[in-house]
Amino acid sequence: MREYKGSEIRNIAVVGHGASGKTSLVDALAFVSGSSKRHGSVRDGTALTDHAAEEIERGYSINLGPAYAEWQDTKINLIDTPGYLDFQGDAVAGLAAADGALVVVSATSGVEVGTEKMFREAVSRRDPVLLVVSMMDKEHADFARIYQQIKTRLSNKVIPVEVPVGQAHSFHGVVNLFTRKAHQFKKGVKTGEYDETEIPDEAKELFDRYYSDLIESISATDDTLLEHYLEGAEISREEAIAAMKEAMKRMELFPLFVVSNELNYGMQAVLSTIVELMPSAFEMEELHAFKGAEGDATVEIHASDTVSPVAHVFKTMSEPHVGDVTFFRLFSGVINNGDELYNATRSGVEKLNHLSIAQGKDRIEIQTLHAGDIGCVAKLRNTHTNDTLSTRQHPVRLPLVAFPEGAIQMAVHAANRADEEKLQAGLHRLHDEDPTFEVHYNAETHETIVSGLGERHLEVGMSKLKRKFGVTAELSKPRIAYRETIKGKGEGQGRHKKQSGGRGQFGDCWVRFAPLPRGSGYKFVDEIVGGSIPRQYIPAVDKGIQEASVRGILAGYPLVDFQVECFDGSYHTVDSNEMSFKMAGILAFKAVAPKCKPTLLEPLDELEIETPDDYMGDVLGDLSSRRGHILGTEPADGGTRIRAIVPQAELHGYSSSMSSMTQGRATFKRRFKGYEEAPHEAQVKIIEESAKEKEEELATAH
Ligand SMILES: Nc1nc2c(ncn2[C@@H]2O[C@H](COP(=O)(O)OP(=O)(O)OP(=O)(O)O)[C@@H](O)[C@H]2O)c(=O)[nH]1
Ligand SMILES: [Mg+2]
Repeated sequence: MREYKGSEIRNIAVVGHGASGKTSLVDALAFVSGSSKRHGSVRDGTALTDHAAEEIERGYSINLGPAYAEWQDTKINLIDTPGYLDFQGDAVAGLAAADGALVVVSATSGVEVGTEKMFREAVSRRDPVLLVVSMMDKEHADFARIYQQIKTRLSNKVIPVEVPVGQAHSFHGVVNLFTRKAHQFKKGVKTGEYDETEIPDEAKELFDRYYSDLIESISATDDTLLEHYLEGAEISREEAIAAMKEAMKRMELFPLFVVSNELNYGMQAVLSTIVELMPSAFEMEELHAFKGAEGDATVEIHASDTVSPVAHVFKTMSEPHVGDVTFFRLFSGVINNGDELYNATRSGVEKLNHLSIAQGKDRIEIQTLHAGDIGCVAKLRNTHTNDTLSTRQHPVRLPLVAFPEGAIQMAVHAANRADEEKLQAGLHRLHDEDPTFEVHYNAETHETIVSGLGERHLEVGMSKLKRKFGVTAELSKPRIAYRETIKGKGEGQGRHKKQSGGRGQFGDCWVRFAPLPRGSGYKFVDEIVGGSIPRQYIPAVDKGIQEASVRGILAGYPLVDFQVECFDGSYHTVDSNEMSFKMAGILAFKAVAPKCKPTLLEPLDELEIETPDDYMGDVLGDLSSRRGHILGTEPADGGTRIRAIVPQAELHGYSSSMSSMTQGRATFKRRFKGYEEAPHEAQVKIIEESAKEKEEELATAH
């Protein structure tokens, strides 16, 4: 492969709803360009960018997939991204590495939640967007209906540059509104070849309808063109293209194309359009100009070959027998095979062996990579997604890509106890690959918790664990970290005395318990006067109480938010020691705490939900059935934002029920809020469950 410089490179993320045809489009583009030798298919498990075992098995994309198409002396880097929201992390990473987006819309399913989400995401990043209506050959494909949907649900600035000739089974060509010519595809030719003809009669009506729209929309974005247009002058193709390109950079126009990925119809036009209308990696500097940090200083990043290299790692993938593969976008500078780079995020040196570019699962070694290009290397030592590679002389760190936060949590354990260590290592590797897959240990409930963007996300995680790390792991509903506290005051004694032959044990203390405000934890007050307990033994009383409080009194949960005053006691000159006073503390806790109106606290989360107004009633009703307390509502982007406090115990499965309730249109964030007393009925249930668990434990122990 020849070397490409920034101005000859286009970096394009292919995004959209699940099953809209993204992977098939990337495969077809790479194939028609001649850069990929075979026309693969998602159905057969041979698509260029769906090569992981989990993807082939399920028939949808899970990881972003880099590929490329060389076309008209330009290298188009195509990043296929997953459409399911569970894997949105990779879609966000794909956009971060690209300068523009192809938003794919199926000609049968039309605009869906994922289409809206990704379109808005691309626009908010100020990426020029090209819309591609796929599946024009499929039964029920309906161009007019889908275009209407796109205009109302995405933007009325979307404007067709191509219209189809025929649709569904009769789809056999496209008319380009700029050239006023038709491409009539040859039946049975696999590479999407066509005859160029005049506009056929059957497409004349569509052409007339959209041609004036196109010219009018383009003219409206440019004062000089508008003047020409109003004067009735002809606008040349070159003028129109140039104006359109500028308008796309300002998010004022989004051209639309029609294709069939299955038949390779329309691919050449999409390739040529990407070259012509999408900004090059070099031009993108104007729009995506961003800054990095070098120590405390801020530095500008330029898509230039003559400055020192700065690359952002947007994805790492580990495969058995291959090791880690690191994908990065080189934002500035040139790198060569064998170079050493500095990972400023982790302060480590990395050697770039086998510098390559990826075509699906194949990697093609190259000698040099220029500013603006996307590359990959294998077997870096300690470099992960979102790290920056630069040089020791200029250790730059780029801004972090903001990945979506986890929406669901599950407890995970190895099916086989002996695999526990392997499980932990595997989970952390999965997180390194995918920052939206998170792992933490809950010390209160003694469980490892994984969180992710949806049930499918965690379930795929378990499949990866099995295939890549040989661990069978099981997911379960996480235990809730309840706590206990007291509402009343009380006092009493803890006296430990043991006489067993030789030296005995003796410790004795008097304590007062009192509740503290929520969130205060535990406080020990030494009120001993006159040496009734010698100084050196007082901390032992404190220790004993703390130890006992970990297991609470009602249901075995830690007792919190209380104060203990130790105000009296006695000792024995020979038999007293630290151990005895600790025992006295434990006994004092057991004697006094139950008398102080103990009660159960439950953890609460604060939810911030954004929902279209149509679903407001359902969302609010559901919250109240989950014992939710609404803090307030306010208008938000395209709907309403609801803030509510909901007990964690009621939130299991919330993500799935929310998405079925709102057709996936609502989103939410949850954040731990604090503890509050659980209502009586809930307490009874929790105490019963804990007693049952204890019984079961005893039964299995015997
Ligand atoms: N007839 C027809 N089928 C298509 C076309 N494009 C894709 N398909 C089929 O539609 C299904 C989904 O296509 P994919 O390419 O996997 O869609 P995707 O957008 O990558 O889906 P996710 O990876 O889940 O986001 C597959 O069975 C494809 O074979 C097309 O242009 N025409
Ligand atoms: Mg896909």
